[in-house]
Amino acid sequence: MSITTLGQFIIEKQQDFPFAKGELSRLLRDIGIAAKIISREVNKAGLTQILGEYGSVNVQGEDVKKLDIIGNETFIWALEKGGEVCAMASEENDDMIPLRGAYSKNGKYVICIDPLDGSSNIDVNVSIGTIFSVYRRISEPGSEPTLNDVLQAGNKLVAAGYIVYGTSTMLVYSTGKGVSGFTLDPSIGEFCLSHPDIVTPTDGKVYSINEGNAGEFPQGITDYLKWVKESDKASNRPYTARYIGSMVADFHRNLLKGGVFIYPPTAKAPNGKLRLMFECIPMAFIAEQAGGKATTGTERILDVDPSEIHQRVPAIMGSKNMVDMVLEFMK
Ligand code: AHM
Ligand code: MG
Repeated sequence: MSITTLGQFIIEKQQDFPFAKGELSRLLRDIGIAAKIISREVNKAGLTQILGEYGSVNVQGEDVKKLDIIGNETFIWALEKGGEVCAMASEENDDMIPLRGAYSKNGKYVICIDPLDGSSNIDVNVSIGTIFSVYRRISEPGSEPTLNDVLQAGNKLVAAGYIVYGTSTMLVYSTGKGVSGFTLDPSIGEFCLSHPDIVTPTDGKVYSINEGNAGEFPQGITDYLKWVKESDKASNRPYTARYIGSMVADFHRNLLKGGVFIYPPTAKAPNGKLRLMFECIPMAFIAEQAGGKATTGTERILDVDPSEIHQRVPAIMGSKNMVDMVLEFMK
């Protein structure tokens, strides 16, 4: 048989880090377990009519929890059980959460997660995702974790990735040595290596932006959007617009096919909508590891020094030449 499961792959790759003691490998395994549980819950989401509406009490008298809460709790559970992580920051919680598993205090890592991104798509059976990033803690293992442990720039990342709950569930991650993609085979309950060494095309035809906000975009973005619609064979224009409204799904499509994802500043949201720690840094890491590019428009996303957990930044990421062209227009 020629399949490689996520677990097998992680163990094989541990040799890339000769001094590692296997903690990161175990942490990645725990993320894989959380991903499978969340995937199972996401697949049941369409049955809410039958199983009970979210936020309500179902026929068995149990509370039906919202999927994003389930995602958050599943990660806390998996990471507390694993013990490699001392603290977690989540889009779902205002403050950092120190983990309280038996071994958590000694955990060498911290994690930032958006447990269920694309919330507007949850109730309508459209692709959603989970985004995660892993840092080495700064405080001494054994001590109480501090905010500085999670507030680290993207250039300090140890690993990052996402899970997309689409036609299949896929887990894509990087530990800084390229990008690997795994597809969940529900019949054996395992993520199987399906996309080894993902390299994103340098160019593409797809642009992904919420053009409903066009009236509020900076001039450079407005000019770029006019340019993408012009006809020019040599530069493959007009481009194609694709926007699901789930960053993970939009990003994933562009990663594989080539494209640019843009969430610019708007008059209402001068820093854009997307969160630096939970959405922009991990996706920027994957983009760069796959040979693409990610910027706020003025700065490489991975070099932004975070000042607070829920900080927002504008984001332009994807195929390198396409991102460069957006930057050209923004000058
Ligand atoms: P969420 O964290 O509340 O789900 O919001 C993040 C999502 C992204 O997945 C997506 O790219 C973006 O919001 C879409 O926003 P908009 O509807 O403004 O285009
Ligand atoms: Mg989100």
